Amino acid sequence: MNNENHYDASDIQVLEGLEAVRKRPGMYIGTTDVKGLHHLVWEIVDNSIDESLAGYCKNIEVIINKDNSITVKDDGRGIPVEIHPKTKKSTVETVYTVLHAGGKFGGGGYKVSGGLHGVGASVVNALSKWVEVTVYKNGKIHFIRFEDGGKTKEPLKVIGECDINRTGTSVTFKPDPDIFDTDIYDYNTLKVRIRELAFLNKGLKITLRDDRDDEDTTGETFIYEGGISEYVKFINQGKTPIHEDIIHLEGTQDNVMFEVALQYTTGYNDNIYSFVNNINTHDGGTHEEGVRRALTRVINNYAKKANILKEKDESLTGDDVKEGLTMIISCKHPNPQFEGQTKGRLGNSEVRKLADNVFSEGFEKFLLENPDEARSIIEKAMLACRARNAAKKAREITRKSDLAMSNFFGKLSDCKSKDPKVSEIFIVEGDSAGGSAKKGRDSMTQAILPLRGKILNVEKARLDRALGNEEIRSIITAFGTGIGEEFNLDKLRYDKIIIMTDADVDGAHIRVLLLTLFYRFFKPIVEAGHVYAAQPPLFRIMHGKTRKYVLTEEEKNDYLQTLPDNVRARAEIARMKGLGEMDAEELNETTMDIEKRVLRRITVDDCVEADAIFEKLMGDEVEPRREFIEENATFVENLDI
Ligand code: 1YM
Repeated sequence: MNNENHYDASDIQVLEGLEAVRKRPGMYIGTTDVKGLHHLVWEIVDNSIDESLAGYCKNIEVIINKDNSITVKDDGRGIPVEIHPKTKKSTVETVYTVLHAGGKFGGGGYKVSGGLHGVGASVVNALSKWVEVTVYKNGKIHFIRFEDGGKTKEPLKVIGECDINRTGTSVTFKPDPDIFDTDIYDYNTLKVRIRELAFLNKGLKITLRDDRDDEDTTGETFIYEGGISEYVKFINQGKTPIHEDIIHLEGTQDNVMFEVALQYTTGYNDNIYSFVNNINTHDGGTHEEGVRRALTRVINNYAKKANILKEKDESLTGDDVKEGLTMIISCKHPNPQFEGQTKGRLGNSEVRKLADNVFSEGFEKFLLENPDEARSIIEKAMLACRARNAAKKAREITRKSDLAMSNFFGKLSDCKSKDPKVSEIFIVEGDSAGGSAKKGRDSMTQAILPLRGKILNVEKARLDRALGNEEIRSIITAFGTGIGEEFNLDKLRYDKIIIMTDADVDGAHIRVLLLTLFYRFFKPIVEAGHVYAAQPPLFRIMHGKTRKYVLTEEEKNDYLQTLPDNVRARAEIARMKGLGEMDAEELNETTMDIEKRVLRRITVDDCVEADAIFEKLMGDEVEPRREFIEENATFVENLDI
């Protein structure tokens, strides 16, 4: 609103702009669920990160306030406060009320962090109940408040003085509960991304504090002088590296900054993550292609020259040389082109060459200067190559024996429906539980696969060995997708894969083994949300003719509270020891019936995090694993997956 307190044409334009955001929030922040709620934080933090990339800001603070509002502070230059020539309002107000403001007003340095190219601030404002912006600049404290989806409460005013050297911006916003499904921030979600941003922007200090419960007020601070090298080190915690030093290479051309950090470990899996302007490019792109191409070429050339790879040996493939590799690729680009359906792929073709050049030069130098490490890396890739060929043979044998189907068909009780959309498979531990499940199922849509022997721990095995394990072979055959090079998600024969194990330590162990198998060899199935954990009840409460099953101790107590005293006194409470104890009817009623059961979907939200946990659970060190499993008999919740 202008000073005479009535609307003019530009005010109306502003209100229409912000109203458009409120009408279609999805267009601006993707969703209005918990993800969208967190997106608001990243829009504001991105402005601070931009300021840091421009070289003016060293510290960022993020605070979750008691009322689930969020405060973001930085020590950058402070958003400009002078009257903007076009809008005749302060630049702060303009940035927070005019859609697409940032890019146009910024001038000079380019924005390289993620976000919506400067539209972020006004989008957050449009979707908030209220927003307060404080700018420290020129020895003065400037303040402005917006309410109800971005309406200026009062123009920017000076509310006090500060040290002449103090500069920065502080923004507090309260998401509008009319827009979002939930208004509760998740500390861990914020922490994981803030830590990642700190890794990706070396030397930048970011603090996260949760003021919702009074106890801890210092929060956690993330600052990594080593940048992405420290990210690699973080991921490789608990793994055994093949070479001690993390390789860190970087180069810049035409304002495009490219860097990569890597370290090989003795493990069989790779952890390769790439970013452009701090955004995860989960479908790779030209920066990743350049590195992969260079990696394969340099290793083969060196291996042949050093006569480790002999004339008769076949060349190593991209898959062979990435075994055990942990690698972070980060590119900062003034004009990134994101491609693909989810815009998760970098398209700029000039980056391929830059990545290839920087990587091949630096990595070749490393190999030449460290011949012992070079040999270890190459010998490992050669073993991977051999295992790949062995797996190919093993798969052919599996296919042939599948045709015979002798032992497999004795095992799987398939459902009658051949429609993957309605079919589900229960993977059950032990024959006795398998028997009850078989009797209790709806045979039209529910298949049962009982596991008899132990599943191999695939964290410690390559694909060729995994294929030697009978239980794993049954699972592959049942899924229908194939595995390794020939995996095809479209061939999955079931919509839901339900792990049904006891609620005890052994059950938890089998569940972890299965999840590890899925995570390592069937990741797309997990990512597509097909994997679930069944939740068998922990207690049965009987009184009169009523039978009530509950999942937790807490639910049991809550339920007992609802009963009249005399009924409660006579109620029979049984702790359910295992699936095998339930008869078919009971198992159906409590755990399998589509109408009554409670399933927990297993997702891989954050592969880095999940991998670290899998590592702890399934890695070489026995003690942390034992402890973890014992502490987490109902581990699915604690795994955060
Ligand atoms: C807690 C959120 O927004 N910091 C911030 C934003 C800006 C600047 C500094 C800034 C940028 C420029 C010049 C420039 C913004 N300025 C604008 C605009 N933190 C937070 N810190 N001076 C200060 O880009 O040239 C948009 S964001 F457009 F006004 F310049």
